[in-house]
Amino acid sequence: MGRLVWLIFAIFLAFSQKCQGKIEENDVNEGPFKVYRIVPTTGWQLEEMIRIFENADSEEADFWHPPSVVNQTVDVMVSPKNTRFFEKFLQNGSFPFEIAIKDLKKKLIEKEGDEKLSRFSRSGFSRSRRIFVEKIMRDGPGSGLVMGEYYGYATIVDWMKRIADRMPRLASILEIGRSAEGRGIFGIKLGHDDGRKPIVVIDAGIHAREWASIHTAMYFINLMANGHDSDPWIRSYFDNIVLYILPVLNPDGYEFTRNDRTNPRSRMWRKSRSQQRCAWDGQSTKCCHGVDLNRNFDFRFGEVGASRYPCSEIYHGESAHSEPETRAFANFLMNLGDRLKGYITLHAYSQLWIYSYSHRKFTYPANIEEIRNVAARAVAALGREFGTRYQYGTGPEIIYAFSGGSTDWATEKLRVKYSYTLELRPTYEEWNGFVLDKRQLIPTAKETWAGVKVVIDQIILEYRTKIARVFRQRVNAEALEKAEQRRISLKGKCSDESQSCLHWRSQNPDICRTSQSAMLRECPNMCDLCHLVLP
Ligand code: 0X9
Ligand code: ZN
Repeated sequence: MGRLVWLIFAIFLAFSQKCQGKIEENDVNEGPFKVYRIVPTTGWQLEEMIRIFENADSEEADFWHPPSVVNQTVDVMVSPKNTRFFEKFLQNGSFPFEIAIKDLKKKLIEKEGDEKLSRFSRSGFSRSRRIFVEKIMRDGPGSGLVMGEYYGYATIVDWMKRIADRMPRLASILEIGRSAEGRGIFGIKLGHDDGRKPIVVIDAGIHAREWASIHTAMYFINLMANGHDSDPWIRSYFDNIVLYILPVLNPDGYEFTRNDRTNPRSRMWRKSRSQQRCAWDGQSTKCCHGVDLNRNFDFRFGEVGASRYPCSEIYHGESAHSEPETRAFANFLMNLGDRLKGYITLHAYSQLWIYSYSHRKFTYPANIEEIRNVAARAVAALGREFGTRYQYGTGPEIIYAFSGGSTDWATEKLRVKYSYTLELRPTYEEWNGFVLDKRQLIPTAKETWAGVKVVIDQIILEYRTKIARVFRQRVNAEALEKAEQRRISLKGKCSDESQSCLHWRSQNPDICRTSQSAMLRECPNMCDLCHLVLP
């Protein structure tokens, strides 16, 4: 017996050493992932960068800030195998550049903790915090998840279900479809729906690595769920609008980034995880997973800032709405009809409030003045929270052009008036904005809510103004109708004061209209004004 135990232990030891050896072999031999900051200073350098951006395999060069205009910095994460080649390329082309991050994996470990630590420690929980979080998750209050943390997809969905269960008249869960790997894409509906109120949709996590956007959407849900009884403003939202929040539009991608979160290959994943597509890259046939879902919408599909190469991080997919996530979301929005007045999609990062259109400079939807005005007010309100500065404008005016994005599609195809893409904290200049420090999560969400409130309030105001106008019109129409009926019923029921009525009219056929007050006194019968003189 004792021998058997030893044998099993020896086999286990040999196996685990082998595994460890393999991990370390990869880690050590592979060398570090690096992030380069490059400034294309000439038209030629810019074109070269764009060429690489549109054709690069995201495994090899992953653009965190794509090239757009001359003198604007470009941030690229380059895989270990390619760093030497890439540096050579930069030197040969005389590109000004610096190495912003020398070893990304090391940086991720510093931020996230070591992979080998326990699940809770890895997610940043201390023991006391873990006990506290577990208690909150079990007993409530309110919605039951502590904000300021990152959570897995299953936890997020369970949490939304619990909220919906707790407030059955005010909230319900919805599943708009399934992802490529078969995960349900869930959201929550908040508000009393009378079938007429305006609808606002907020989504996040269409890009897998943009975790702060997911947290921000969760924070909004949390505010709504917990604020219903205590905050009159929130309660007015339940009364005046219907708000849908879908915190993770790309659940496969999100889970992929969470699985091995100190490995740049997974943590920095952007696309969905759809099945591999293969293409010839000029040297060999390469096959890659995933589509950039924010290039897959039916708005000028594939025209600019998107790639037909499946290994590119901005691969647009086979055709517009070819992806199950995009299709589910597009159908969901289409079914909301013209009640859908606001659509906000949360991304990270660069601190931008973007409105349509993205494909070409100076191309705007109708109502651009109102759209821009609301963006300006939203950015100002956001800034008042903690002094965070946002830029606002169309994509090509303030960052870069691209087509196939969700907000442009909603603007053009669904005529959603207030349709915005938000790039949350940190600033463009930050070196690794996708890994936002947890201490920044709540302030980020808080200030974003201040901006989003401006949009919601404007939509409510417009709806109420419209209702008031319709109401006034209805009241006026009813009054007119009544007066008309009275006129008809009293026609010929009074007599004229003067004998000259007919004579006057023969002199001036228009006299009933032009001298109305005199005619009211002298000739009410002839002028069909009995309803005004009779009691
Ligand atoms: O490129 C995107 O899809 C978004 N940026 S992100 O860094 N989150 O990937 C939206 C870009 C903003 N809009 C325009 N450039 N028009
Ligand atoms: Zn994004």
